[in-house]
Amino acid sequence: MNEQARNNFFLFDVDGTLTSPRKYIDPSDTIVFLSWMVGKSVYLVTGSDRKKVMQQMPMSILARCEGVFCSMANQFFDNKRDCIVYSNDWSPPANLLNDLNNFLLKSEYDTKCGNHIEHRPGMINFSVVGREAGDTERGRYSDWDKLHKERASIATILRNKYQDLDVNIGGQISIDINPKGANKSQASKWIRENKENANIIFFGDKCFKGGNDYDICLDIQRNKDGVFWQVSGPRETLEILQEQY
Ligand code: M1P
Repeated sequence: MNEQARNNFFLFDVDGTLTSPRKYIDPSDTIVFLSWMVGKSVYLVTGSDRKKVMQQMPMSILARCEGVFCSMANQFFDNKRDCIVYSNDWSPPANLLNDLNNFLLKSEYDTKCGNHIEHRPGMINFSVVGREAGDTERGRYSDWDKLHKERASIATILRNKYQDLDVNIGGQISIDINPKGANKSQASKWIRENKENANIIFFGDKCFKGGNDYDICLDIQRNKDGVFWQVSGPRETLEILQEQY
């Protein structure tokens, strides 16, 4: 049988995979990544919205990416055509917002910095410490959460109550919530449907069940059209790229 050659499409989560959580990419990593990108088809797939991606990635990298899937792939920017390909809408139910506000009130964490429920295209992001938290507060909450498992327990309660929603721990301080299926697997599906003979290669730091990279990994596995790499951070991502691709 004449097997058609498969084309590699590289998909990268951002926070914890190419950068530290919510941080600008390390300048030396930028140089390594930029030279690796030459001749490759590269996409970013993040839980964050576009504004945050632009804060974390230099134009030099963004210009070499073919596209950016933001807000759990609920919004897709085609960089080559410089346009939004799709953007999903979702109005979270009032009882969900009510529950989130109650978690906020009842949380035993002592500092609340503001912007606790962030509305993004097709999803919301919930954080007890709040998106206004600076680096020190982020670190403090993250350490506290590791001990008290607050995010994990809120996520379990929400998953049981709202079976039509995906509730996933995204980065360091928050939880991503979206309608079931409206998760990062929308990115792998888009590649599959729009690119010929795609071999999808995904890198993420939260590929485990309950992490916000899990669904895209599952989708690649089920469709047997690629691989995923669970990484511990940017260093490991770049090492794998240089050794394997
Ligand atoms: O991209 C990963 C996550 O980055 C941020 O997480 P946190 O603020 O908790 O570190 C958020 O933008 C989150 O939505 C996103 O999944």
